[in-house]
Amino acid sequence: MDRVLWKEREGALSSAPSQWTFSFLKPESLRQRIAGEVITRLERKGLTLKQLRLHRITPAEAHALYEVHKGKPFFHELVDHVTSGPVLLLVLEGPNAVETVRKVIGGTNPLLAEPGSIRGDFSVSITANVIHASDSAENARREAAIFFPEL
Ligand code: 3AN
Repeated sequence: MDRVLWKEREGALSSAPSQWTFSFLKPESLRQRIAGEVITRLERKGLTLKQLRLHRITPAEAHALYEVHKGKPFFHELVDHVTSGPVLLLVLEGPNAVETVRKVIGGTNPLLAEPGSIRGDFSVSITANVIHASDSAENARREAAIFFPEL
């Protein structure tokens, strides 16, 4: 990256309030071997890895994580997917982390997600849409506590 742009970027990053958020790479990302590329995109946007763990989500954890979706038609398919193989749990810290990560990953439906976003570029499945990220600081705390009770 150009040195002037780099300095400008670092200045902008240091003036935004720092925050942390919870995220995980869904099993499809590990099957497709795109975990490194997804993490690189998050790091390039100014997010720092605070926690990183390979994990097999249990059905009980999946139910707790997606409790707001219980009863919806896609609930069981979603639980089946996230428990179908290893995931990569992440806690990310950076300027406006919750909003920044949501922006980098793109909309829920990969077919509608912006080109250039992670979901827009790497997925066509709404269930196996590469990555989950908390949608508020409060949900980040609730969701991270399921997997990182020590936080
Ligand atoms: P996001 O992950 O973009 O925050 P949420 O929290 O509304 O989306 O939904 C959680 C997950 O549930 C999504 N990542 C997606 O895999 C799945 N999902 C959401 N809406 C649908 C839908 N209409 N059909 C199938 N799966 C869905």
